Amino acid sequence: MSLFEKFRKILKRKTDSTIDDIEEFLIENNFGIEFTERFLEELKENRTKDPVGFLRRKIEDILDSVDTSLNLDGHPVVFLFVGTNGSGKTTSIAKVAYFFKNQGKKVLLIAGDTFRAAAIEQLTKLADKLNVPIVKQQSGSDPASVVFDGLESALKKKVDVVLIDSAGRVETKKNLMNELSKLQRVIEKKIGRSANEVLLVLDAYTGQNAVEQVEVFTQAVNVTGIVLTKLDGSSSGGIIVPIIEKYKIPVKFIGVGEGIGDLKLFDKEFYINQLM
Ligand SMILES: Nc1nc2c(ncn2[C@@H]2O[C@H](COP(=O)(O)OP(=O)(O)OP(=O)(O)O)[C@@H](O)[C@H]2O)c(=O)[nH]1
Ligand SMILES: [Mg+2]
Repeated sequence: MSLFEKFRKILKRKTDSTIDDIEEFLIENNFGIEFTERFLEELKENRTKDPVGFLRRKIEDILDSVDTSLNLDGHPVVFLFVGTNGSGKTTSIAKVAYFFKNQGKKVLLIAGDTFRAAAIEQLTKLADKLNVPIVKQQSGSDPASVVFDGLESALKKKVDVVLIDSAGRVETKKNLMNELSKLQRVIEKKIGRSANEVLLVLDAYTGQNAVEQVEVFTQAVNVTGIVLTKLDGSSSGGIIVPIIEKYKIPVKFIGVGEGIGDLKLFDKEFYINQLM
């Protein structure tokens, strides 16, 4: 074998192992089989000498295809938080309340998760800690009625930002979805337009199940953004790349810890660096 041939062989081996590494990286980071296979196909066609750079650009293109800025038009600004139980809705609401409070805004919380008494208590404690008003009713009451009251109070008090918690779990998935679409309708009726943001809270640890969650929640409500929580630690947020590509829903916030200040507006560079 000539030296040249040997070199070529090594180079080829090197490229193959780079591709294997990329494949492993994508699967381990929850990009999903479908995305991974298609990416490797594109990589082969593209014949780039820099597969890692190619991947980075591909991810950037997908992230750039949606608008991550918050919709703050109108008064009051209303955010509805939805998501499966334990994903981090209530914690994220407190963080977002803190975020707006720091900007000098008047914030009000609505305890729309009436399914569990503990959920109302948790939000009440957070509201007290933040010194922001909360509108709540007894557990078991109709969430739509709590939201109605809450918005009425917000309009009266000229609150700037209203953050609405919702249940992650109800007797059946169908009931939950009906409840959420009803909340959306109550908001529309009360403020004469849709909520500024309907934020689907996804736990970065969820992995492939997150796709199923997006599928279910987008059928019930008009999800305008994702809050990706638990991006601290060993979790991987790779899952949102195929989700953004398929559903065109931007990530608006990321959660990076349990503390009240551990929330960031989505930042492409930060996210990619965290990922890679
Ligand atoms: N490390 C970390 N933990 C988080 C983050 N966001 C939320 N958590 C934790 O996740 C757990 C669940 O959070 P909750 O906010 O109660 O979740 P939820 O969606 O309201 O849950 P339900 O009310 O049961 O539907 C809590 O222990 C939070 O402290 C995050 O960004 N990083
Ligand atoms: Mg909760």
